[in-house]
Amino acid sequence: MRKFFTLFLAALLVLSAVPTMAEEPITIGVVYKQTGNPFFQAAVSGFEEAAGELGFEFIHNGPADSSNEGQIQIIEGYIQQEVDAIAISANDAAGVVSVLQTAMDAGIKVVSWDSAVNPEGRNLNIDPSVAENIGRVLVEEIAAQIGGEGQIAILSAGATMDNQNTWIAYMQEELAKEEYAGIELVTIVYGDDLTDKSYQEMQGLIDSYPDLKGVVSPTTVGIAAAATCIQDNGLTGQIKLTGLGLPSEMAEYITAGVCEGMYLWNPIDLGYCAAYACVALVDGEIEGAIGETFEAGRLGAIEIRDDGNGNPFSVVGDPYRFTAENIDEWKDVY
Ligand code: RAM
Repeated sequence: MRKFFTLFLAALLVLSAVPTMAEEPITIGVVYKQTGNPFFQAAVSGFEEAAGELGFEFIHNGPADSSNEGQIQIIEGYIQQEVDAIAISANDAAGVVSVLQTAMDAGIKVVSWDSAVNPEGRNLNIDPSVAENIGRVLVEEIAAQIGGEGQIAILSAGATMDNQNTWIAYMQEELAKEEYAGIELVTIVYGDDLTDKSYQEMQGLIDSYPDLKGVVSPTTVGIAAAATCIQDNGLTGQIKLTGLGLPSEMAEYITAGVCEGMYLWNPIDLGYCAAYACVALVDGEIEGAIGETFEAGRLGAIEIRDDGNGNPFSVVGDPYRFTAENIDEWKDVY
């Protein structure tokens, strides 16, 4: 009887061990535009938060030089490591399609977030905010700052980055309206989301356009570099500045009056939401089809919508305006 009992216990132990062995945690490979950008560090903390709630593992990396080639190499590494999902903010919307198709053929789910991959290279795209709104508020902001008249320029990130390109297209649409007839967009320059290059491009604008009244930089790297450059040139208040900035990087320039107002959404929430989307896809809760919904923890249910061209995408939140009045509340958050 005792022997039987021991055998019974042993069998129970083996049986209870089986599901634990079968349940390997999901692994997500996160790719961002570049290392050293606090925007992506904040997004990674969103992945961390979601990992604590869902129990997945993740690795994260980006090229130091914001290159497409660098991202391809990282993705190839993730395919070899047999990750379950890849979550990417792309430097080149078309440039990573082929390698991501290889990933999807190997059964890996692909979510683009922040900066989209072309539809044929991903299962789902997560936008931080409605792109059209971003374009509109940035034009409204610069128009108000320069008093509705004069030359403006755009200091963007990389020329192949889908998020900035989409926002700029909407800005141009907005600028074409009658109410902005007094504003001339003189040029768009690209700092590639590298601080030094962005600073040089801003210096180039100052040197080439002596009548420049304002700059819109829809990138956290660009706006911070532009602010430093404007201040270094002693042009605070003469060249107005707005765009998308991180409160932690821009607080001193907002307080100093270099930038009277700028926008951003919560990058932590963006990473958090992308993580939940990856897990929902890997678990088979969603396929990434229009009309589906996934639960994203403290953000609640997120809908998968039509981007207007029949491609599925989701939106996380609204752009928030930062000024001297509220920047102190946010500068230690992200
Ligand atoms: C930079 C990156 C990122 C963008 C933000 C606003 O950090 O270009 O992709 O979303 O700015």
